[in-house]
Amino acid sequence: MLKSGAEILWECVTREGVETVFGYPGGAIMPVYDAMLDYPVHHVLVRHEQGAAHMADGYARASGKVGVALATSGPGATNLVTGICTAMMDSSPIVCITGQVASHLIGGDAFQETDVTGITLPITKHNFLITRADEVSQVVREAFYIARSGRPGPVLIDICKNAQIEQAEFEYPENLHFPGYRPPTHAPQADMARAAEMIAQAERPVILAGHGVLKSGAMPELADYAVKTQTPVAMTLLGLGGFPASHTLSLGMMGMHGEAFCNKAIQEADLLLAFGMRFDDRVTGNLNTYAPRARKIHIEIDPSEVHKNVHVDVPLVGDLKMVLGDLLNMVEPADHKEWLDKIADWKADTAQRDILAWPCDDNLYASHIIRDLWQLTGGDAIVTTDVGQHQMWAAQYYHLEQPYRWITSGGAGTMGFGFPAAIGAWFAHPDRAIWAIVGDGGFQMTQTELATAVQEGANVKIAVINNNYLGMVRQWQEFFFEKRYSAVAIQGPDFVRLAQAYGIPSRRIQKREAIADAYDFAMQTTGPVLLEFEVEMEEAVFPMVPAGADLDDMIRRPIRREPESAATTEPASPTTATRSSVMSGQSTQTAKVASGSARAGGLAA
Ligand SMILES: Cc1ncc(C[n+]2csc(CCOP(=O)(O)OP(=O)(O)O)c2C)c(N)n1
Repeated sequence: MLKSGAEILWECVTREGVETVFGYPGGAIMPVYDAMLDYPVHHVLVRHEQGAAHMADGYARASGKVGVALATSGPGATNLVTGICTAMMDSSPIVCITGQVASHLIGGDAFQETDVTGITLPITKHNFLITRADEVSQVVREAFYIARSGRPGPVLIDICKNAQIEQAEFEYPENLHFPGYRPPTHAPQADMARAAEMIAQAERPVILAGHGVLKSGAMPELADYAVKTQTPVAMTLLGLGGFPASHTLSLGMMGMHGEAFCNKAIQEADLLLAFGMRFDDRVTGNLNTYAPRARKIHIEIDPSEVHKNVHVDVPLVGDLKMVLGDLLNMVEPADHKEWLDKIADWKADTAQRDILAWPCDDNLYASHIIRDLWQLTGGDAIVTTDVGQHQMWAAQYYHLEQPYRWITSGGAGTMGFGFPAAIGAWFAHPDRAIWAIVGDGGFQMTQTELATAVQEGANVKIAVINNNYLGMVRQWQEFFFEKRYSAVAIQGPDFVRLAQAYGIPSRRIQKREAIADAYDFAMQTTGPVLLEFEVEMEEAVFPMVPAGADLDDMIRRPIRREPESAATTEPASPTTATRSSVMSGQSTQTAKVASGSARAGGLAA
């Protein structure tokens, strides 16, 4: 049957089960948009293509399916780039379809011509340039397969305008043949036997559970393994939810802002079992001193991750769910009582250092806001975040018992991700509570999608954690640059009135006692709601491993707050921004020279 390339595209996309796509039209992709009208696809018109990529990503992470973003050539395509990079770093399966100028114009600097396959080469799992209509079906089929299989990731299809318009014989390619691409499944038996032997010898094992646990759906195998071998489980930022936070074997989050006792356990371990994680620098700290006494077993689907940052003793290359399932049958039960008791001792002072344990003062802290949200939603909401302090507080205080509820940009650390990702997640789960916890800086990068949320009636709640600072950078300047604040005081709009301008109900919260009522209001209201929390401006995220420091060399929160003397609460001096000075534009370049608890060294945030 003869069909246009654009029709073939939709024939194939809809056969992949796609019902919703996120995009923005333009000249080079008009035939695709025209053909779309004849297919059962809901198109979400974003306000900036970056939003489309993040929505597709949020949809993918919440649903486990492939998210789809559409854009025109040139600037449309380049606006997708940050979103593609974000998906790549976090192994999120999205397919981006971009229009391209007609094939005979390529290389001539035609209007809105950009070499988008060149630009996205290092930030896609694979990309394709289609110049003929008869290539479309095969490419689309392959693109979706590549995106979702093995270690998932973004795939880009750049389709020339003539290939969209011209006709070709349409036959759906039922079978795929990839001689050079075979995602691994089970690990070799000899390696498995070596791993089992090491496990039997270990006295102080720790599991490092990463995003791969959720990606391969290995949560039951992880839980069974941990319980059978009585091995404590530390999680990466993206691994949160892979193992219940309340489990006695849970060590919570590892790394730069992880639990101090968790990092200490890693440093003292004699065996690390890395399950679907990649030893990112934010979880290892100084590699020269990382887990010096531990042998290491690494279960990983992507062979290029093995020995990349950390040399391991036994790599088990395969699908985590399958490999762990196999390993479970090979290991003996253990109790590791002494080791677990030791960790419990290290854990003992954690509660005292927790801000939630401090005497109640009138100040509004993000920790309370997030803790209350966790309690109110029973920990069951889908929570998305931007990047910065609020992201770390959300990771610390929204305790996840279940997988697939935590959507955050880990690898790329993309500000502006949280809100569009929440809209995408809503399309995956319209019946679930969805909260975007965002910073006032990051939100201003993609707040333009408020209009999209309204147009779609997306039941997404937005909590803007407004400290009038680029908080995480401010914290680094406080700790590592002698509190010389450079370009971190940020003026925002009146977020409440901004929301109202879009027709979105909104509230400003300045006191702790108003939190519960505001949440009640948000949850009782259908559709998007914005809550602006005016929080303490100079609060820091604790604990913290300075970049490049040893993993257990953490800056801890003081045990008890002494309002008169605590460095983090010193009153605003004339050179420190206050909320009103920021809002009046007086202190956007201010430098604070008097040092608080500054420590030397450190790199950029
Ligand atoms: C697109 C992008 N630009 C810059 C950064 C560097 N960066 C990391 S955190 C941060 C501050 C974020 O401020 P805000 O959104 O207000 O959140 P807060 O840290 O105050 O919670 C910045 C600028 C980034 N991660 N992403």
